[in-house]
Amino acid sequence: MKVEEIVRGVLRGEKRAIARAISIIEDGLPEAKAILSALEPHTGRAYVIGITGATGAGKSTLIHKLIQAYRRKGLKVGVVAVDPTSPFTGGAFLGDRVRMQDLALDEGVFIRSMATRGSLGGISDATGGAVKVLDAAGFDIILVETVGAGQLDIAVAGIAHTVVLVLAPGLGDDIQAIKAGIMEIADIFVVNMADRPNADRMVVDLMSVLEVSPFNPSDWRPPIVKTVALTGEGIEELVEQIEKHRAYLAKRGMRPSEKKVRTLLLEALRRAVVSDILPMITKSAKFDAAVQMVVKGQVSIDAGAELLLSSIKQALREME
Ligand SMILES: Nc1nc2c(ncn2[C@@H]2O[C@H](COP(=O)(O)OP(=O)(O)O)[C@@H](O)[C@H]2O)c(=O)[nH]1
Ligand SMILES: [Mg+2]
Repeated sequence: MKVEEIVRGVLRGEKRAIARAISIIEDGLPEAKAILSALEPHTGRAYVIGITGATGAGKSTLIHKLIQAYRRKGLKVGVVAVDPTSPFTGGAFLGDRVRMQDLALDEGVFIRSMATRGSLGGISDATGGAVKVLDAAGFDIILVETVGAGQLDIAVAGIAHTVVLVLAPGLGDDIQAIKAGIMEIADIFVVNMADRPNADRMVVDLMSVLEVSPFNPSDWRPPIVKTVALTGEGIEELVEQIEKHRAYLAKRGMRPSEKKVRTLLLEALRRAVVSDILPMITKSAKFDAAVQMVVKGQVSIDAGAELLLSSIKQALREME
């Protein structure tokens, strides 16, 4: 298929063209750029919902129920599931496939799993690209499933209008262990597996954490929704809360909250420091000198790091 043919097919909502376009983007083929820029003018209509949380929290099951709920409203639903394990080895991937097969026959539903590639930038770029394709193809709702591993789950806030963090009791992810940053980007908290013991305990813990977190009265206050994804219990309330968040965003011209942008910027900066700044430091003569001082027992590791840090701070002050 030629680029024009793919673009035309995507705009008509043809599944084969959509799948082809996403593969080209995922594989980073040269045509990807042309396809995305041709589709760009047709994007911006879809509402994008990020569903994140640890493996096994019930994200895919919840998405299955959300698809059905949105289909009942007559909306077309696209799903991009980002799985950090390779599609060939990840058992969850196959499980999701089978469970979602019935939905795949529906013309108003498109489901795509994407394996994550080595680099973080690559993941979010390809995911963002897939979302753009589905948006241009006319899907009203796009659900993006990301696993709460690494910083992937935070990056989803950059492409989703509403981020839903799915928690479940008994997964070992008690509230205290939730990584900083994720709490800041979640617009809605779901405590799934409410049929299990300790779900109420989890809700109470979550409430107390949210209560003490800094809050600006004009900000959105993230609600907590209890669900049993297996039976669909709580799904209507979740859809309602997503609608409420959408209305809140619409009222502020779809601008993301400052809190979210701060978190995303900090995360992008953290990645840039690790990929760009740290290599510069480790290649410097000062780093070698610090290594020698520690080797000779002249300073401790912490003191060596402190020496390097003061040189960096000095260089930054000179920049001002
Ligand atoms: N008891 C119970 N099990 C659930 C619920 N939601 C999902 N599960 C099960 O938990 C397992 C993991 O669900 P899955 O949707 O694949 O989780 P994901 O890894 O977050 O996508 C599956 O066996 C589901 O059937 C729930 O509300 N209650
Ligand atoms: Mg899943």
